[in-house]
Amino acid sequence: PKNKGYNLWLQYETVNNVALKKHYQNRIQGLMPLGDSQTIQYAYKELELALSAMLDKAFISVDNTKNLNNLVVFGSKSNLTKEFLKALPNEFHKINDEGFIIKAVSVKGKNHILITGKTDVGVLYGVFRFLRVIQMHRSIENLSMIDSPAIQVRTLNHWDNLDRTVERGYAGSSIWDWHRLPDYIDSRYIDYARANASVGINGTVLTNVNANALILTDQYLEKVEALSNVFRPFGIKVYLTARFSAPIEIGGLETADPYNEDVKNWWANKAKAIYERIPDFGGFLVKANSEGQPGPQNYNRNHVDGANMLANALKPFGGIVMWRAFVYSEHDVTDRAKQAYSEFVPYDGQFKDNVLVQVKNGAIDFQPREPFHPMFGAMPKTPLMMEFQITQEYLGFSTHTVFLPKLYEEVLQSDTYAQGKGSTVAKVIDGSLSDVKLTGMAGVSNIGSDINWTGNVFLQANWYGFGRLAWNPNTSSKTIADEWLRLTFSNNNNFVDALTTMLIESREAVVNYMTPLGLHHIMGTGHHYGPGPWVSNLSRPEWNPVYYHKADEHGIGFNRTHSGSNAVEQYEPKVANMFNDVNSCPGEFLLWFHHVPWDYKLKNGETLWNGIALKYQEGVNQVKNMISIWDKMKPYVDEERFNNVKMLLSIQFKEAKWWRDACLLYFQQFSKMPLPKTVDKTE
Ligand code: GCW
Repeated sequence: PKNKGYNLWLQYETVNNVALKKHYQNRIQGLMPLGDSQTIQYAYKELELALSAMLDKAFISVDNTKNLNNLVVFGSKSNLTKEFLKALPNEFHKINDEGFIIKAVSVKGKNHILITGKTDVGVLYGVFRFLRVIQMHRSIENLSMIDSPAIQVRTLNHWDNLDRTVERGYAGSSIWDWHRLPDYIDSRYIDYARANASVGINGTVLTNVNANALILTDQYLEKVEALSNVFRPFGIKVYLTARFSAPIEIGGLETADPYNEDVKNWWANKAKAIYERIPDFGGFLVKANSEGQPGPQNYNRNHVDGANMLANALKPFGGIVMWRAFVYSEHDVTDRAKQAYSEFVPYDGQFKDNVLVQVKNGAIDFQPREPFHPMFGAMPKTPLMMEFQITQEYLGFSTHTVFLPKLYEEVLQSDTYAQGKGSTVAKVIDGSLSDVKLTGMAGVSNIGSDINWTGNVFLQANWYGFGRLAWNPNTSSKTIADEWLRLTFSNNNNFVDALTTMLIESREAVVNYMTPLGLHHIMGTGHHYGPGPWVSNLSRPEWNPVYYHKADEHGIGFNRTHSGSNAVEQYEPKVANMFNDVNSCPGEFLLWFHHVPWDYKLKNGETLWNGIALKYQEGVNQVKNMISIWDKMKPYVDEERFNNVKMLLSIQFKEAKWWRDACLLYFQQFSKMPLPKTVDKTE
């Protein structure tokens, strides 16, 4: 399709610089695929599509080098001829099974570009990386790139229901057309796989964690099988969510107790049936005993009992269990932030080796800003998998432009101090900190049936950036913004520089106009869009915003210090002490950890009340600034995408003011203090 929104970061625009185009044309005379797997065929198709569009030239495919010069030769190690192997004396041991090598080589006196790896999927990743070099208008002289993913399981989590509604989805309906599967293969499935492979995403959990057991029946497994056949050549494994009570609901058993022999057998047989259809099935993602979902605790068993029972069923086939740590119960509500840690950390070391515990980035729930989850670093004997949210619940849905790689980076670079200074969350996740064998990162997808996939074209960057960070969790958000802008829109430096700044700032803007200084969870309840700090009437205390901000005439904020809920204690002493002391607690987490009087003096000399008000205003100003930057970008962007962003930014501006006015008006009844002059409620 020609729609630019649809084409994501795979635009393959013609190179307009004549000299540069000549350089590419000279260095690329033909394509030589090695091997004939479907993966290599797709790699070939991608090269042909991209190069002919970018270089304005048709490409010949050759099956040997003959006397030709300047071929792009691509295939896995086992398909390389001796000469090509000889050209890489020292490279293969530097990559893992999914890694790639891109190298300018000279063979029989001729120059070629070799793209290889240990597997065909590694080659495909290399092909996408090679194309990115050209998309970014970089030289392909003397290429030498070697790279491998640092994390093994790199998945999207679709919260997609079987009726095609999407929980927390803001970009249309589910792209999985269950009704017409397995026989109808929408070409969108292939483009979805291309996009994921291009950033190294290698797994997809097709279904909502609030699971429907029907997905595990033959009727649906046939459809899942069809999707897995589409995704396999792109290196993407399919996973499903497993509803813990499925043995009752679709298996006719009376219990789902993980200690019950019939239950164990039921899951073992179910696993076998799945693997007969899908030999490389990835495994199960499970939300248990959380927000009403069934789980082992219904039978007085614990998370280890539940996870290990499923792990045993999958083990013979090489599957894994991703067991979520997003749990909070109605029984202990003094501080919801403490619950996951206390339910999981005591079991460190007891999970089977094919279990990953999947932990959200923060202890509450995908807020605009949260301190890193205290479980990271606290379970050295258990593989912990990161769960980020790409879709924007609590973040203005797909209406507000927020560049999330900035948030991801902040979390990944946080120091847990678990093994002393430098024990970043990234090192927990990539397994290097305590030498765990299995590693993973999940992103809750923001993809739907909207023509541009994510509703707001800017939010494609969050999908892209998630993939890049899952490949290498130490990638900087600035690099990601720069790349994504060049691939998606334009290589013009004026454009790229201005918009990189805008994207990076967009994260702080949303924090400022929604939840500055450590405020959190004050969105309207249920939908989580728009302000709702006044809500206090929901049946469970921890569903009410007032539970989180605790504003009263004395001040505002959640006391999680030693004198309060003592949640700080779940962090390493170094971190705990920093958060515990109001003087050393970073300003952005002040009200996360402290209940502070309205006239408390902030580090910048302002009273707390003024400080809050000024932050809300700053957020509004930042959105205004985003609008003025975008308006200047008209010459670089096609009309459709330009207008998409422009209209959404103006809604965001209106709503940033709504947030500011609603929150300040509400909190002012407690502070009883006037607004600083620069808070401009007239604009
Ligand atoms: O953030 C909350 C959402 C729920 C979601 C839950 C979870 C899928 O409001 O919609 O359920 O988190 O992550 O399980």
